[in-house]
Amino acid sequence: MKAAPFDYVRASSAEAAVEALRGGGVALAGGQSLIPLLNARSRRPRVVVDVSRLPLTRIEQDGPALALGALTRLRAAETSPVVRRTVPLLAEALTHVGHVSVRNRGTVGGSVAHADPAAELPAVLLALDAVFSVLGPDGTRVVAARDFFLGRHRTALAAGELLTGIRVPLPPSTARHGLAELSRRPDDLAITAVFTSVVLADGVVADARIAVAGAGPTPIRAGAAENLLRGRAPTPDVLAAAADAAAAATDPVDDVHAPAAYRRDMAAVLTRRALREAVAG
Ligand SMILES: Cc1cc2nc3c(=O)[nH]c(=O)nc-3n(C[C@H](O)[C@H](O)[C@@H](O)COP(=O)(O)OP(=O)(O)OC[C@H]3O[C@@H](n4cnc5c(N)ncnc54)[C@H](O)[C@@H]3O)c2cc1C
Repeated sequence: MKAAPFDYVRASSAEAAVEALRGGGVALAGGQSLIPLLNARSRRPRVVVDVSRLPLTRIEQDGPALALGALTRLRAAETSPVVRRTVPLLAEALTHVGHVSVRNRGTVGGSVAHADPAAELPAVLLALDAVFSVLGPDGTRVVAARDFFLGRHRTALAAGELLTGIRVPLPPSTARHGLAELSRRPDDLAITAVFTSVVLADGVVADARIAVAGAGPTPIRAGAAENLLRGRAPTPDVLAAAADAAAAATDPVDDVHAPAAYRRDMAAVLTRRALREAVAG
């Protein structure tokens, strides 16, 4: 099947893209999710606005945050020395997104805007309290990751808005991370995946971040599990209790890839593994 007819516009600036998106246009970045959807005719936009050549590709430490332009290729972020040094959890998580050819084309903004609940990047950014810059007809606004993911492929982006940048607060240098992902093949979307960042001080957990992908309509931040860890020594019993609390926060459904109960069980197993990896340093 081929895409339904659409007009094609190549945007010369972010502002021109916003103008072109008014009235039913969709942004085309790396095309790794949009092109299959167009070809399957699941999406039939009137206008496709090609934003892929906009210079929104910065990868920089900007004060206490890592700043990524929305059009940064996934592979560029994954291999960036700046990302590896400042937010190693992000760099490692990106190695799990599809295969290299997908990451060579796909962009960080495209992955965030696509908002697949099983995707790695939205979950990591939720765990790390990232914020997103969004350009619309009335200017720029900033949306926190916790307010951005509203449902399966549904975000706080209004029609006609363009995601332009991502800021990730730098974890403290003492933070250690762990991730655990279950997928059928290494390059597949996760059935379930868990991303953790833990700070230990004097043998107890000073801070913990946990986010789960593939176990609800959006990535899920496991706040109760984080609270349970804070101030306690990371003994096997404490990690197991946190893992159970993370699984309890999930809201999976049965689908062709896995039953809901399996995903919930895996959320506990993977949280335990990811936390063990993080606290082992
Ligand atoms: C074989 C294969 C394997 C994959 N495996 C994985 C995987 O393991 N994990 C994973 O997370 N993903 C996976 N994906 C999906 C894909 O990699 C991501 O969704 C991502 O690359 C999309 O980014 P893109 O730049 O290609 O976005 P596009 O496909 O161009 O766009 C995706 C959506 O986001 C919107 N959009 C894009 N950029 C912006 C912007 N700046 N502002 C507003 N809206 C925007 C588009 O309008 C569209 O709705 C896989 C894809 C393929 C083809």
